[in-house]
Amino acid sequence: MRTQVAIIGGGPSGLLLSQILHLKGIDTVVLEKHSEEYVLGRIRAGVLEQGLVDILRAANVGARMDQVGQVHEGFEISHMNGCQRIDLEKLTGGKTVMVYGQTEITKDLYDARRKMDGKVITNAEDVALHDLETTSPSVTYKKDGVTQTIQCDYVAGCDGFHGVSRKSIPSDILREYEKVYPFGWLGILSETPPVSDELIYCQHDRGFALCSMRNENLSRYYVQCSLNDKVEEWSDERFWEELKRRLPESAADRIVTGPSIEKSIAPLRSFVAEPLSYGRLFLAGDAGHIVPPTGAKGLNLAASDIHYLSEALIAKYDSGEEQLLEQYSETALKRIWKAMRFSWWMTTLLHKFPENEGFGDRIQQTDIDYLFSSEAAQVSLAENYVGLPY
Ligand code: RFL
Ligand code: PHB
Repeated sequence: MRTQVAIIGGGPSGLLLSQILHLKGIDTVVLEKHSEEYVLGRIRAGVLEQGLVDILRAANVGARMDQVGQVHEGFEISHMNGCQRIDLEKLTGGKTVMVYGQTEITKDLYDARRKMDGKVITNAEDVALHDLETTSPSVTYKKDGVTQTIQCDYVAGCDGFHGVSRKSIPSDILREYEKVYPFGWLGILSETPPVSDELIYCQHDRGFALCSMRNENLSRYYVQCSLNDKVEEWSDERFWEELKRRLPESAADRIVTGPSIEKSIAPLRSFVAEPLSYGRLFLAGDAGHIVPPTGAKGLNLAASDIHYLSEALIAKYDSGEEQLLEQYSETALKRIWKAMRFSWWMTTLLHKFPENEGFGDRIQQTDIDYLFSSEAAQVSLAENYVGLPY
């Protein structure tokens, strides 16, 4: 088989790239290790920056988002002694975010790919990348026990943190920066009305908590947990009790609880690989970087990578111009590091760090006091939360 761009990974990054390139007449094949049902079963991001919203609309996959997504003009931060609304719209001169789940985006992308007869090969095993440093790379995979080869011009590594693409870059070229946090997030999804119209991020002595949502009858809640915790140890009852203890009193009083329909623990990590390209391979999304979810930046960063990479590939196929491809890694990394900083900062501001007794705790409280009392600090938070320009 031959294609122009072989895309490894059928998550949001890979599908979005395939959709954008297809609309410009560029041929792609997406190779996904798992089934579509498996990919759609993962509950992940929920907050979209305007940049991602615009990309989805331009890629003809924004219709359902525009129908059922919720525009949020602000969110709340609570801590032991009070609550502060961050008025995104006012602080950024009119910018907002959209609450629409990653699961829904991925479903819209799979549907769009099917409608356009896009080639998405699921359950592709043993994917391997070859001859990346030449002008005729290839990708092999096994499907139904038979090994297949795809010849291509370029390979897009969109296969997430555990994928094979990043590992195909020689270790003497790849540099990795990593910070692992000493806690995780336990998240649940429940078919209950959200406790508030807006997200509430809670800093608390017992640990961080977050109230989020997917729609008017689907809530997403998280509590900071220990890395040693097992999901089985957290009954629904224990989860709701712990959540209520960390919420502002008014929210704890009115929260509607119910059975969880999904429950999982995610470790928190900051990670960047440099460079994001090697020969004819380009990494995008979680394959190249991971942020802790506190700033809601993971999926949004994947989208800005795909924006830069698709523009670069389109320029190459339209006019032979290779400069944008050569600059892809540098261009994408500039934005990635800013989101790394913001996600690290918001994580540090709002979580209970086991080693933070004393000085660290006081600095954290002072950082929150400063944020609550300074419009300049709120403007900085808001401008990062709605998303820095591409
Ligand atoms: P994905 O979504 O991981 O998709 C990668 C796809 O590649 C496939 N794959 C392979 N395919 C072929 N061959 C191989 N060898 C392969 N290895 C892997 C995988 O099956 C998968 O389908 O990466 P992508 O597309 O870059 O999208 C990035 C986003 O998914 C990610 O940034 C966010 O979801 C991060 N994230 C969150 N971000 C937020 O903004 N808010 C959140 O609340 C939030 N929660 C999360 C998250 C990430 C999590 N991970 C990675 C475990 C919660 C979790 C649990
Ligand atoms: C979510 O709804 O899953 C969500 C929202 C905001 C975050 C992280 C996760 O910062």
